[in-house]
Amino acid sequence: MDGFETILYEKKEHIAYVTLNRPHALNAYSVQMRDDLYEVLRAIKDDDEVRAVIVKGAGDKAFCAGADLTEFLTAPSATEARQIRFRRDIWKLFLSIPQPIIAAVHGYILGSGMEIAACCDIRIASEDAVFGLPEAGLGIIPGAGGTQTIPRLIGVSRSLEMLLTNRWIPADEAHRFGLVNRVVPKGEHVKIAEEFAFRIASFYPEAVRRAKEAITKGLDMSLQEGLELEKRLVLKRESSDVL
Ligand code: CO8
Repeated sequence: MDGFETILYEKKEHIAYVTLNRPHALNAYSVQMRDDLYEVLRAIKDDDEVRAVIVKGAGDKAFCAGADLTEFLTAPSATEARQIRFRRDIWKLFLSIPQPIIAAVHGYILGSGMEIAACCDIRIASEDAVFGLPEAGLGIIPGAGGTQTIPRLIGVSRSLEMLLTNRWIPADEAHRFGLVNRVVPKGEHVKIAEEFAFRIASFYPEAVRRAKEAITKGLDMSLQEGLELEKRLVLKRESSDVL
């Protein structure tokens, strides 16, 4: 699967690699990137050979410097923009991927870039990583799920501080906030993400998927509902053993 304008896609030994590939524009998230990402994520979702996914950015300077500002307000009409967003709900798709997704991030991780990272399950940051949410300063709010996913990772007041003051935080602070799982020496983020991915891929794939489902879906439920979900997922395992 190849031929995308803004994304590189590669599959090796049960690991899918998705590279945001517009280094000349710091991998800014464009309409074309949304379309390419949508196709890639749909393919990954249906591909049982893929056991873990790594999302990374091309070039030295950025994972993703946010939405492509040159496209801002260029949709033919607000209605059309809304319809396209509805047809291609990329963030819902991102969060519905059953396989674990690891974001390997470096350099600038801003706006939509931070939101893409927040849609992933594990984040490995190079020590040069800088995270920020410039939206409010641009007169908008995050629209890629960030108002919901980011507080779930770092809490309400830290999210509000980042969004309302547009203070950018370095990798070590992101680690203290719980935004990233690991900070690694500059340039080693993809290598360490691969170590995580290979370990995950060595485990029983169905167990991995169910563990992800139990934790990610359960968090949006009451404790009681979450325990019911866990029970259903345990029983699913037992019944597939019997069959
Ligand atoms: N969109 C388009 N192009 C970009 C973007 C971007 N977000 N960020 C950087 N670029 C381009 C620059 O224009 C420049 O291009 P060129 O070489 O052709 O002039 C190239 O990337 C390199 O960038 P800089 O020369 O600016 O690099 P610096 O190291 O000097 O600065 C910064 C790096 C600080 C990251 C700076 O580029 C910057 O501030 N970028 C903008 C960050 C930003 O505000 N992003 C938007 C966040 S908001 C968001 O994502 C939510 C959605 C917004 C809705 C928009 C709907 C489409």
